[in-house]
Amino acid sequence: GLEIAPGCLWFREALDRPAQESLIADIRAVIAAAPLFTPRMPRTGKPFSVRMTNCGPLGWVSDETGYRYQPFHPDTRAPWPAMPAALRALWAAHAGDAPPPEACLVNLYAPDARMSLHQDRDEDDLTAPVLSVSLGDTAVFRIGGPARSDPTRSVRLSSGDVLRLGGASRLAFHGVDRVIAGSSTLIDGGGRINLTLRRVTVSA
Ligand code: MD3
Ligand code: FE
Repeated sequence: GLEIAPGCLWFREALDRPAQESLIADIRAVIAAAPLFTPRMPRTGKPFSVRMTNCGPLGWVSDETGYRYQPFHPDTRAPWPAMPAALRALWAAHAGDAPPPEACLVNLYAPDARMSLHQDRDEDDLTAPVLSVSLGDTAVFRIGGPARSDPTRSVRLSSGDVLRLGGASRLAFHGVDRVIAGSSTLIDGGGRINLTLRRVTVSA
């Protein structure tokens, strides 16, 4: 992988087209069991432009009361569907000796969706890496450092790319400036799906 920020490794085309198609089928099944929801900002309730769901024992949710991980869907209250075997295998291949992933957040970007610069710090275990898998349309992704004012660098994440966020990059500010419509044929109707695999709790 190419190190694009300290501790952030970029594996371009880590997944070939058949592997991407197979993952999309897995994610369709996850969405059928756990419908996409629209997260809202704490306090203000302003909706995100990205829709989300999760698989695995825990899922990330956000509403007026705050950000958190919980074991059930915020609307249906059903437990999250199991993590597909292909995602557990991806973690085993890229996450080193970290304990197994507990959450896979599925982010669906319509052509006009964005994600503003933020840090991920809702996990109790901040030592394990985060793995990100990009599927569908290319994203203009931005990553900086652990302070909001740190300089940022922009990279285009294409379908099949995997990012490993470990070390100093685990607390780096990052976001998605935009999605490039029409840049991939993987997803019918266009759009982008990003999967983030995470350890949430501290293992014994
Ligand atoms: C850097 N997702 O879900 S993936 C998120 O493309 C999130 O949907 C973006 O930021 C997306 O929180 C970016 C790359 C990524 C994921 C997790 C990170 C970068 C990260 C965690 C820490 C630092
Ligand atoms: Fe993030």
